[in-house]
Amino acid sequence: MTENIKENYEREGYVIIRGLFSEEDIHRYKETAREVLKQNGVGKEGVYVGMAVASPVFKQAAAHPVLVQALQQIIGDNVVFLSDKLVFKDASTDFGSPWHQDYPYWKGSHKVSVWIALDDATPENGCLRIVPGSHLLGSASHDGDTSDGLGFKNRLENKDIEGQNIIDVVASRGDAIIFHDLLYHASYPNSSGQDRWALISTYKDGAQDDPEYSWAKAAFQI
Ligand SMILES: O=C(O)CCC(=O)C(=O)O
Repeated sequence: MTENIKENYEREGYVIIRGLFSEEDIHRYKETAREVLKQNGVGKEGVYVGMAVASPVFKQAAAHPVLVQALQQIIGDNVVFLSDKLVFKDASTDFGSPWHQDYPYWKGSHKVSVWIALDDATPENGCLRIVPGSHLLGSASHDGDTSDGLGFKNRLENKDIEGQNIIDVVASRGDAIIFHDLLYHASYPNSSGQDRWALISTYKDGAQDDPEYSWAKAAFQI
């Protein structure tokens, strides 16, 4: 797997590292995340940006040696962690994330994100959905309908998704999905009543110039 990471990533726009984090790690991340949400009075928004700002536990997670090795293959030796966010879906926060690419949210150089399952994720509780290879289609128009008020202001349009080869990324807690910021992705609503939490961390090549990102408060070079 390790030798093929770069090749697979370039062809498909994503790679999966199964079992990257242990049960113990995941337990610690969920406990710490619960405290962070409580301390910051976070309710039903479903997304909290800045876990590594809030706790060193997440800074350490961002620098997991096996993950860093994979990122170095994709990005090169100059890997910079920019930011992370918790995407927490449960019985009260059950919406699916709409189809989008991440690139229009930050522009500048292309970034690499890592979606880490903090719960087992299935179609019933809101696993990720992706279109393999869609990162090769470039940046789409992002004029999708936002009238549901669920945020995600840069959405793909239905026409971008119709006829595409969509796959569901079923994951066990501890699995990590590394993906390109042009990859078309979304998630199912969580109709299970159970938690479906994920941590998404974003990285860049430190050799690339970029604007000052106000959200990258805990950025560090790995
Ligand atoms: O975990 C999910 O629901 C997807 C979230 C997502 O794609 C994002 O926040 O950019």
